[in-house]
Amino acid sequence: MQNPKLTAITMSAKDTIFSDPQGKIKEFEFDQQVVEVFPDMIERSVPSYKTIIQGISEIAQKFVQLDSNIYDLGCSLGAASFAIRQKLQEPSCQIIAVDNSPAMVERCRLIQASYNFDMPVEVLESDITQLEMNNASLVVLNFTLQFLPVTKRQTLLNRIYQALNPGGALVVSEKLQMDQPEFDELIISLHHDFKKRNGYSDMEIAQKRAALENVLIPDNQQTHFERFKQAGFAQYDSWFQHYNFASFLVVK
Ligand code: GEK
Repeated sequence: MQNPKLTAITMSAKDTIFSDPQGKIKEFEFDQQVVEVFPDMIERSVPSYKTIIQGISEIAQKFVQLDSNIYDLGCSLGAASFAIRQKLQEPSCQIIAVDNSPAMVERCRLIQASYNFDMPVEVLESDITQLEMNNASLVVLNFTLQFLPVTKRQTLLNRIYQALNPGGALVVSEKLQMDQPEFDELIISLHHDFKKRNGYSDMEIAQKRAALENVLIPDNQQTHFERFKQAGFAQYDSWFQHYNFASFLVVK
């Protein structure tokens, strides 16, 4: 049976943040207004979001090692961490969910408290570029790397590589830029059609795109693969893609 306290906390208001015309569009921020609508926003904006979360929990079962740490970097409301915790029988593993948005962390802690796990998920407010990590068997970057300044991405991947134990894995999900400009536009239009089917208007889509323009900087697949290689990872490939949203499995 669903826990009523948990259902109340995770019930999302409908995302209408960009539904009225905005004169000057301000940069997108993960603030309280976004927290209130986040589950609805991500579900209606990221194709196959729930499938990716479930896939991450399945990948976790293959890679998690006894007495190790699992890091969920840019955890938002902890969807990946909680999905892993629910599937993972191994109590000796610590799951550490990290975000630098105080509003996200506060709500994530509330959700965590209402789960009653034997082994709670630790929720930290921290900038992931400054985070100390060690003894990791799994690290998750589910649609987070794209929000870091481009110049900080390689350093973070290098540090994740150092923190992972041999045989450990990193999951990186990202919005991708396609190599050929015309093809990129085609895939973007398929994504916009997906958002329209999910109830967003053309104006909402355009205003959100403008708000994200300098905040979410997508890379192409080759750039991701070159970074994984430079960090030292032995194996990497995509395990999932829906339009321009892909998820990579990267193994040490
Ligand atoms: C999910 N992974 O539901 N340090 C810590 N957190 C950061 C940083 C940083 N430097 N930069 C951005 N974030 C989640 C979804 S959302 C993706 C991730 C989206 C955080 C930011 O506060 C936000 O919560 C998250 O990364 C990105 O599986 O909304 O498209």
